[in-house]
Amino acid sequence: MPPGLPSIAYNGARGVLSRNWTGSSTVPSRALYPHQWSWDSAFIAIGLRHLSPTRAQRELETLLSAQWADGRVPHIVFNPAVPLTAYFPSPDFWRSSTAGDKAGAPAAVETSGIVQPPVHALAAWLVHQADPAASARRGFLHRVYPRLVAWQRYLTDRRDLGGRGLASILHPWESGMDNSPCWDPPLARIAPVAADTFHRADLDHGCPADRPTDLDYGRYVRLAETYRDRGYADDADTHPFAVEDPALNALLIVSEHALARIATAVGADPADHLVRAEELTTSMLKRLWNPDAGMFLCHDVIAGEPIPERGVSGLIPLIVPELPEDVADTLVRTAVGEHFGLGGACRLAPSYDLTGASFDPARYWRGPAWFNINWLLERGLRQHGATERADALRAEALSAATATGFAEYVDPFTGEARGSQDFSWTAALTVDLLI
Ligand code: 9YW
Repeated sequence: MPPGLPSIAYNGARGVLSRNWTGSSTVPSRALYPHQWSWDSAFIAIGLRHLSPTRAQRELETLLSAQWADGRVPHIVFNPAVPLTAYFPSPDFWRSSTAGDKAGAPAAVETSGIVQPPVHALAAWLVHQADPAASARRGFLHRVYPRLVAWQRYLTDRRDLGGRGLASILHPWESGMDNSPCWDPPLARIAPVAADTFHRADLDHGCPADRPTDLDYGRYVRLAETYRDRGYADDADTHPFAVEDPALNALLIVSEHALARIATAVGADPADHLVRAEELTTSMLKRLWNPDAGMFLCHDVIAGEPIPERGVSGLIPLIVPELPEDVADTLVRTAVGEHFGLGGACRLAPSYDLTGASFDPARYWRGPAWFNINWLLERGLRQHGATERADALRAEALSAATATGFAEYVDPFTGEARGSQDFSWTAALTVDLLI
């Protein structure tokens, strides 16, 4: 690491996180994303804990206070002070407080009706560990534990749409990897709404060639509208799109392990969480592991078949502690091989297969490298004993984040900035990698 980088990185990241703090949570980016996002807040709290454990606790608790009665944690919590035109789809599209009333949407705050990957219990545990005494004084774990349990149970119970012991996403946005080529086959079955029926605010800020297409958006809107018009009900047979995503399920498992630790800390029984973590791990290995691909593949629940695309989501199970050794070794080989080029052609792991037909190093989740994903891979590599590779990835992530002004995502080969700058999770995870 170049001398001086740690303090430049630390001070820069701290500045981003303080500029993006609203008083009760952090926006992902001032320009592009002016509300609170679910998995962003979890990653942000993981970094914020080193700067202010209390602010990190607040970040998570603000998000959890918008939880629905059925346990779901919405992917966006809207700030009422922000004009409706600043982000699409806006609260008047989701209409959570009215359309979601049967599913228990809160009346006092507007949210989206879909979810994002469950990084929250892991984040809560890491936040607690940063300052256990301050956490205990505020009763942090006691307050968040029941909410986190309800959130995980929403995913394991209501979202087991395939009846295969795994959670499904019912919209590409739920993966957090919006336009990954993994969603192309199931999305091709969805009739898009006409492009002139909505206005994309993202194109006012982002470069259109880096963003999802209008056709993608037409399909995203159709899926979200259909879910909303069915009252956000999770009956297995009514979803036009249902996919088991390895990253979401891996995070579910890691969060179940974190819940076991939290349970012990609050004097509850951890046994149920450990059993569930083991069951989910067994199902993930049985249902999504693909030895020929050397990684996990997404599974299209409606078509009843694996999706033949290598998205980086299929490497994320490396963060699961109880993976068979041969599976972990194969994942590491795939990460450094021709498809992801980690430590070779690529400075950071790309979001999608370098050899895939849809690979594009500039377009959002179809090739660029993202910092949250690389943070998860760094953790997974370290956990499975690939220490040198983890150290190298950490150094690359720190230098790319700092050199790009904490870019939203980067070109995986060159590390050149793409998307917006001053991006909160890039800054937060930089702090976490430094400390
Ligand atoms: C959008 C906020 C979110 C992330 C997602 C990312 C993007 C929103 O931004 O989605 O409008 O495209 O794909 O993972 O949570 O940072």
